[in-house]
Amino acid sequence: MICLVLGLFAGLFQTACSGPGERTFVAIKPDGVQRHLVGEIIRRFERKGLQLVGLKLLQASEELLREHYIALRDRPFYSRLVQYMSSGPVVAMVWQGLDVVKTVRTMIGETNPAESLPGTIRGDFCVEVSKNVIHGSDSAESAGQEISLWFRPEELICWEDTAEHWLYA
Ligand code: DAT
Ligand code: MG
Repeated sequence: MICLVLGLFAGLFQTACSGPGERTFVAIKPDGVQRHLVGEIIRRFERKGLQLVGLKLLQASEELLREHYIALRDRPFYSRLVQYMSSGPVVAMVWQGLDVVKTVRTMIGETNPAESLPGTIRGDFCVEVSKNVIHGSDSAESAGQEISLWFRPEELICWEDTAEHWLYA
């Protein structure tokens, strides 16, 4: 009974938990992890003022990755993409903030690193489209789908970000 009541309160708190803005899904790909870029990438999002609400290192299954990239299933590189993404651990994250989907995509750069400006993650750290270090959701809709594919609701932490007062009007 006590557990049920506590669970209900936790559930209420979870749904009431809504900081500013929206959420997006980000993954540091196996090449980013192998090249020790995890700290550098997280540092950029933190300094920007985005709020980290979910984070884990995992070896993603091919099944998960096939689903994650389902929209690209007819592209010739689909199998290679799934192989590469499952070739080592990835760091899966959820970030929150005002216009965070767009902001993160801007900070990541273009799909092709050669077209990514210096100062962006792909512009600074990679050269080939097939090893482009990082994934970020491309819309609020895909962010919602990807977050629920990669994270269980209880893995997303609702916490008061004291910097919020200095970031938002
Ligand atoms: P993005 O990751 O910028 O959202 P996307 O969704 O079009 O790009 O493609 C997903 C990933 O697939 C991309 O990060 C790298 C890979 N990819 C895209 N185009 C490719 C190509 N022409 N050759 C090889 N890999 C490609
Ligand atoms: Mg994409």
